[in-house]
Amino acid sequence: MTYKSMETQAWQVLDRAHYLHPFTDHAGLRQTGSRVATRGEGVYVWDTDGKRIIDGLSGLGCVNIGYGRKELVNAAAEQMLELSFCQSFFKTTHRAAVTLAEKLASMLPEGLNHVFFQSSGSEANETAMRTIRRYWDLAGQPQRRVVIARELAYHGSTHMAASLSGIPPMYTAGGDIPLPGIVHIKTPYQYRHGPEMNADEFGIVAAGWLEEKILEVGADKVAAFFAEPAQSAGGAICPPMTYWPEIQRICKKYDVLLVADEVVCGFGRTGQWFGADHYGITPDLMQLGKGITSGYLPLSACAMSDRVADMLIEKGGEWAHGFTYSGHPACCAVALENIRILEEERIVETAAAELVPYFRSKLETFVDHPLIGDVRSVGLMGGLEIVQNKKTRESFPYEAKIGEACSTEALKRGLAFRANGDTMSLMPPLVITRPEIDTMFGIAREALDATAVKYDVM
Ligand code: PXG
Repeated sequence: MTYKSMETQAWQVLDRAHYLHPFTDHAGLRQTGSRVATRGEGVYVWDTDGKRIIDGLSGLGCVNIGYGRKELVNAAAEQMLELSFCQSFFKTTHRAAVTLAEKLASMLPEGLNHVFFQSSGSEANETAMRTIRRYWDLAGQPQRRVVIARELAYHGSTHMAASLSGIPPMYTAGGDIPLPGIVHIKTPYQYRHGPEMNADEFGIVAAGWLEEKILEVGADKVAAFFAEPAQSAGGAICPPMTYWPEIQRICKKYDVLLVADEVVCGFGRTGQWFGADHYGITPDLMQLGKGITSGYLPLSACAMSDRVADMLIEKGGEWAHGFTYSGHPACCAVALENIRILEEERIVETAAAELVPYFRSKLETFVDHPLIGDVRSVGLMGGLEIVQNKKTRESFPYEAKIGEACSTEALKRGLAFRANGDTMSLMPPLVITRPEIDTMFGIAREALDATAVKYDVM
């Protein structure tokens, strides 16, 4: 049995009694108990047993500038002392939200000049969906109702966001979902859907699945294509560089709105500021979250192109949509300070030049590991897919829960190493150093080796 301090045990008792966690099997959790985190600094988090864990997940893909930056704390405190809350519903605005909206407009791809704020990625996607439907109503094409999303997508946990997601267990988690008007296509997951092709060729073929679906549904009925530039929760699925330009071409051809969920990709994850920059696309709508504040406070944004926003503004009248916390002053102030740090310390550019190639080369050393069938990455988002048989690509049975077992082995050794299905994901803070990358991959290898022994794969 692993060591647990009295303090850990006490917190675990209370945790079990009252706190329901997201995406958790609570009966299972009762057997093991939770890890009780206490503090974070840089790329490390500590727990009540005094254990230091290297955070290979940036929290949940959000802590891009690392833990413990006092500047963000001060920005929140100063804003709260000056103006702790401000609604934007009734002809009122405030400086932090306006400044942030203007800043984002200056950074985002061309034409995305308007932003709507909410608190979470799920809500940003709700706003995007309402916007899409509203746009086509106002454009005199109310029959354009169908939104095409992708398998293995993750867009959040509200009814609409879960419906957009391509993860079937979410549909039985409650509510009659997927909601009508959402269909899914295959994702550019080359290891599973086109390993015999070269990457460029596969990108075009995979984009073609969108065109096929548009024609099947009827081009005049399709409102939008809704997708993450690279899929994080689906298992680090990173499309070939030919995929997105071809998707953009198809969307233009059929006048289908292109919606990029950049909740994970935004703010440097791909090595560029936005996934759209990396893949060379100009979406009509773009959702941001997580890294916008590096996870210090909850904030998300739904950015809209002039084409879309002008329609809402000029033809729409009052738009009955919004949240109490739309443009919360402290969250906006923290986002501005986070962006200032990212810019002044050139964190995205430095990560791209100095860390991304190193991260990639370290990932590639796992190609020969007996458990690893596929290695994929973009920027500082990487995935190692565990398989039972490297030749046939056969996965382990679901019940074997091998990804989870590998996570547990990693955590024992001091690394947060998430299993997305059987793909082990790493997306460290963008401020990680090369020695810390070495530590991270050293533990990842030990965890995979231990898992191989446990599952008798040598
Ligand atoms: N879009 C994307 C692309 C996401 O990854 C959301 C929307 C929803 O955001 P909120 O703030 O409503 O949770 C997400 C969330 C994982 C993991 O394992 C990823 C998320 C959440 C939980 C786990 O990669 N992303």
